[in-house]
Amino acid sequence: MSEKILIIGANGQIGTELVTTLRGIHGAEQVIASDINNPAYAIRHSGPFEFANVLDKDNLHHLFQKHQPTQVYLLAAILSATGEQKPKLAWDLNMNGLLHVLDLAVEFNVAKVFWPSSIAVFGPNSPKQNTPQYCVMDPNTVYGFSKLAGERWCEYYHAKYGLDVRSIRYPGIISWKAAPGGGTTDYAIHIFHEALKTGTYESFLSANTMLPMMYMDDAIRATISLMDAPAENISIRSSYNLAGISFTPEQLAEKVKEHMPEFTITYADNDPRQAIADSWPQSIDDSTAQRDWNWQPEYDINALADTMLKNLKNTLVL
Ligand code: AKB
Repeated sequence: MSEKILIIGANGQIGTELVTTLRGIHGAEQVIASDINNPAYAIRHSGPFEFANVLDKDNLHHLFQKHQPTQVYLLAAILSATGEQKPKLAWDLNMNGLLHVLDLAVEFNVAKVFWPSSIAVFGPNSPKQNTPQYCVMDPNTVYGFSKLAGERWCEYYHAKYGLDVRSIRYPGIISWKAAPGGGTTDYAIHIFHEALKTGTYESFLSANTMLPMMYMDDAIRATISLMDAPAENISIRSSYNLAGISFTPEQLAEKVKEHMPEFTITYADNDPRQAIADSWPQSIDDSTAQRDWNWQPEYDINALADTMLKNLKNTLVL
């Protein structure tokens, strides 16, 4: 059966790359990109696009009716740092957007739904090292507890309505094609842009703040592997822990210096994102993803830094 895939929130950092990859696999016409904003160039010119506001259920209903998707990826979200500035909007969008899509997926018999969760579901009392799949979870950001509540809803829709919903707790995702927006891990992208533009960077996180991260290609491969796995292999219907690489701003700066010896880094005091980072894990135990769908990351910190610098050098207007 040929798939019809609807991607909601297609203009974002992950959406942009997922649309391109899925169009490559299934054919451009089979992948409908949608977003509340005007489409990015790469999306507009490579296949169908629809405007969609996840908070407008009638608008979404129309989209589901028109395209009868077999798979839906819901990527529209407000991330951790922006969520602290707009807490009610973050809750509304992250929660009601998900509930609208879950309801419509049941109504229209969508075969599979993907929804991203995050390492932000963990909190100050979760174990920091090798954070397990199941442990104390006391997130203290609106983004974090909206994702944790969303995970509960996903598991509930699977148990109650048999909806085949799948999810990953993404670490910080590093990429060069589309800009990230409003995250706590975004320093690890800004550093490359600023290194190339100005030769220096002020990190909003302190030198020793270790966080779980992943290069975009690994994140896209993980997402598609999870979506392609046989349903009987999927033992987690809340969201899978997923690990790539853990590093600090200082360690990443050292990697930049290996390519650009004159690069310098400084560290801001009192940025509100520091408290968010301090409440999150430093490394993740993803043994269940390894067991259930053979997950293995490919990018280490060297490959990540090489790829970021090489590609940004060719695309940034300096
Ligand atoms: C953020 O920093 O908010 C995101 C995330 C880890 O979910 N990148």
